[in-house]
Amino acid sequence: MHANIGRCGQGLTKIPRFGSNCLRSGFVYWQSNSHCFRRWSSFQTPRSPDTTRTIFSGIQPTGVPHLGNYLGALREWVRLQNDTTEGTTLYFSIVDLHALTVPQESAQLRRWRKEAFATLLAVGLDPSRSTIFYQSSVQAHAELFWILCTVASMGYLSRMTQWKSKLQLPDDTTLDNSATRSRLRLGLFAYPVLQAADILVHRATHVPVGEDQKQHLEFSRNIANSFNHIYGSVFPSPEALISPAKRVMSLKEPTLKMSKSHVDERSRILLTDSPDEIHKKIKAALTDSDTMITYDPIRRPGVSNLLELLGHFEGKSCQDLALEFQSTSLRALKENLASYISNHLRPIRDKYISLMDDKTGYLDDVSEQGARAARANAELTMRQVREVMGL
Ligand code: AQP
Repeated sequence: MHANIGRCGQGLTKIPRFGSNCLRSGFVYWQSNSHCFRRWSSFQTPRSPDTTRTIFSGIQPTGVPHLGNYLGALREWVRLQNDTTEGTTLYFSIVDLHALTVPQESAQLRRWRKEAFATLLAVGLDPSRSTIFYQSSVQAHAELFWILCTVASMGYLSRMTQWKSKLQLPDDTTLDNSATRSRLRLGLFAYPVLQAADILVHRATHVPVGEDQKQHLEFSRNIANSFNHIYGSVFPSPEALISPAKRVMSLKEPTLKMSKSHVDERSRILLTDSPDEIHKKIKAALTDSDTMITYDPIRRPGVSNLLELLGHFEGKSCQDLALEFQSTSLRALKENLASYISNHLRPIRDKYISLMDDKTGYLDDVSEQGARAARANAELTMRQVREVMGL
């Protein structure tokens, strides 16, 4: 099923409820810029055409985005935006409430929010085509989070891996241990419920993410189904769009994913790094003692990660690249990769710098415009949710 937002008369947007069949009656919602109208319809809203899609995704402002965020998510967001057809709406959010699930220093969080916003524009998101907003500016995300908490299963949440990895606990950790329970904060444990609320409040049908988020997407589908089962069909079942760059690995510990919060800054390439910094980080990337270039992610994760990175820029397979570089050296591979990355990131970095230096309030204006549009869309969902729940 798909979000069904169709133009229906000048300045009005029709938002029918999701129905599993075509024969039920229900409220039909109509939205103008300032009002939302409702009427009872005895006709079931038709199933939306397959071309109608609502895309939602988010990024945490926990540091300047890195190459993993870019290849695993941001580059796909831009591609989806630029390839978008009529009937597709796009929402991209700086999910600042999620960032609070680990301790944050307020001045730093303020700076990271702005940096993340500037990065989204710098990589090519266009506010005239995509709605870009801070999650905390749209209170409906928090309201729906609470409502979904009333249907979320503790058992399911306890099996999720994110709270364990953030607390550096093994994946088989359970809540039986009292030391674990006392370290675990409710917000971190409930992170997937807030993520489900982010997606469902915009009635998203497709969610472009890196592979690390697949488990959370499954949870969102599960919670949407549970809610629909109890209260009737309100939410579509969101589908993950996993980027071809499933998991970009750390340059220093290539068995771990590249991450904003890894202690070693040389483990990641920031989208704002200078060519000099990029060359230094790639040069220092951990490989093994074998000087031959072969692609073997299990036994040779370091060199394989470099080949994968080059493959994402050159559009070639890792096996082909390994053959191409077989008669050269690791140094040549690293230099080639560093040049590709710095050439690709140069315009992004330039735009980022000019956005961060801007004194006209442009970023604030864009974020306010995005928040207004996101609030209006989320409110339509919340009216249906409150209605079916008797609130
Ligand atoms: N290494 C990665 N490879 C591919 N995709 C990645 N993503 C993150 N790291 C990689 C994707 O980037 C999007 C935004 O992620 P996020 O910032 O919301 O959360 P995260 O996955 O927790 O990212 P980090 O960098 O690891 O942040 P910290 O260190 O703060 O936890 C998501 O779609 C994610 O899949």
